[in-house]
Amino acid sequence: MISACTVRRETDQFLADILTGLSRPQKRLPSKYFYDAAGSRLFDRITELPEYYPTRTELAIVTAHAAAMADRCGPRCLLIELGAGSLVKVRLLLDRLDRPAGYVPVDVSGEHLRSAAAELGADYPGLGVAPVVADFTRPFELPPVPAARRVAYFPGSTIGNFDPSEADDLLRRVAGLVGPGGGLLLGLDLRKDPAVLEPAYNDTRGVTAAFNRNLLVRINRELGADFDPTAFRHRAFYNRERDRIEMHLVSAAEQSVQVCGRAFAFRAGESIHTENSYKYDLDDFARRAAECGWRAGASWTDEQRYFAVTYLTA
Ligand code: AVJ
Repeated sequence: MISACTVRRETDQFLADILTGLSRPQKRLPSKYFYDAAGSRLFDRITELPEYYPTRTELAIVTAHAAAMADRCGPRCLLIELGAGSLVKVRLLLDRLDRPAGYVPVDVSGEHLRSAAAELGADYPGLGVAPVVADFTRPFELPPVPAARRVAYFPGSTIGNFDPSEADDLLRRVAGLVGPGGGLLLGLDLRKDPAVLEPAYNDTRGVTAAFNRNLLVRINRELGADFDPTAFRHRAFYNRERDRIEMHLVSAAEQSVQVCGRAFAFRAGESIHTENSYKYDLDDFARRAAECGWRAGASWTDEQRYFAVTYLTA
């Protein structure tokens, strides 16, 4: 029998990341692996939870200010969406853009991306839709579409999942990708009372807990590991020193888990750190972005200042 550990290239990277993460003193699993088919469905359910304010707040901001955002993008822009998940928000923009040169959704999940892109293309017959299957955290090539300007669209505060130094690297790389005069339209979850933040990651229905545990289910299925997902408790809290929500999976008991022939020991109460979700101050962010090649343009927020969408120029 061919072991589940030695099959494909994508699996190799996944396996290497999981083994490295579980070997650290504070065990870690990269949050980008949450989004298999089941994880993406669970995330979609999270966005509809009453406690999870970011998605609906950002949607309201884009709905209210789509014309102003499109105006910043300018005529004949090529819109490049990083991590193209929900194609809802981008439609609001596409509806307002002046003769867009094209739309390039970038995502690792090839199958999902191609079907979503085909659907979108059918709704926007004149628009050139050119999906790129790539991990946008690594260098990738853009299709050679002539455009007056390239604008990256990075909604959802996904940037919040990157540690500050990784986020800076990404900002620098995106500045290079769009080139001088290019733009970045970015969603940022803002700092706020932990009494609002913490329930958003500890919903009463347990959807976020299922989303967190699904990472173990995925590792079992794709890497032949033997995690007992029910033996790990979901934990999410706001870390005030670091301005971030942290998600963990806490081992309920002392146990040992096998991943591809390697054993990992857990003490009772020991956690695997599965996600950071940084929360931003707009002025702090603008200062950091300036060091990464971006000038602040305009920002739009909701009345409660829970979330912001900001336009930057390279
Ligand atoms: C997709 C990164 C915006 O950090 O809020 C939701 C992911 N994790 N609930 C976030 C997530 C737990 C989400 N982002």
